[in-house]
Amino acid sequence: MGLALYKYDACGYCQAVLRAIAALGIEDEVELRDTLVDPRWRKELVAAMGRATVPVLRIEEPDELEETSVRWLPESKDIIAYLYERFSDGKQPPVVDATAAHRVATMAMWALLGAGVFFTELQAPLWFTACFIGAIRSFHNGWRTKGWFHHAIGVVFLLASASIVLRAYAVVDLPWWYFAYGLIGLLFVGGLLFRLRLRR
Ligand SMILES: N[C@@H](CCC(=O)N[C@@H](CS)C(=O)NCC(=O)O)C(=O)O
Repeated sequence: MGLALYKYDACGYCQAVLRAIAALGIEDEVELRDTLVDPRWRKELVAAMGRATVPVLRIEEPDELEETSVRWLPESKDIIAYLYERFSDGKQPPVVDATAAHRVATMAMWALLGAGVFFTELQAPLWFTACFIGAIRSFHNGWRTKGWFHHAIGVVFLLASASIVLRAYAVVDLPWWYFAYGLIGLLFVGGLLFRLRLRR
């Protein structure tokens, strides 16, 4: 009886399910169907669910009459719970909420950036810390979702934090706001490309 996971790589929720599959060692049990790589999977998913949201697990199982029936299971948390239930004797999946950590990091970043506007004498260390947190957050996101786009934002944040230090120690006066323009441009182009891919 087959299992198939409808997913795409840049989706963090899909990565959470893939991590559970790896942790359970059931890679051979679940066929991966990337909806961005093969439009056939996307069409099949929309036909079944009415929308293209991933991850969704397609479950083939015998019904009461021993005939094969198909069930579609959305929601990453429910998929992970199902896989643990079925392949790990009901043992519960570990609770790792990276999304909560990211929310805290984003709030800390904005708080530090804001504080730097008011406490001008501490601006350099405050903004450096904010950009550094931004870099770590983006690199972690890139690692989680295998997305080049997050890595690119991470590099911009890293360059911004370097420019703040170099400027503070009067090594070179790099106009740091160019990095901000770069970041906004990257966000815009990346967001546009991603939406176009989703619509294909
Ligand atoms: N609560 C859902 C969220 C799923 C979700 O937001 N998926 C995004 C990608 S990470 C998606 O498919 N968005 C495009 C769409 O809905 O068409 C889950 O945990 O599985």
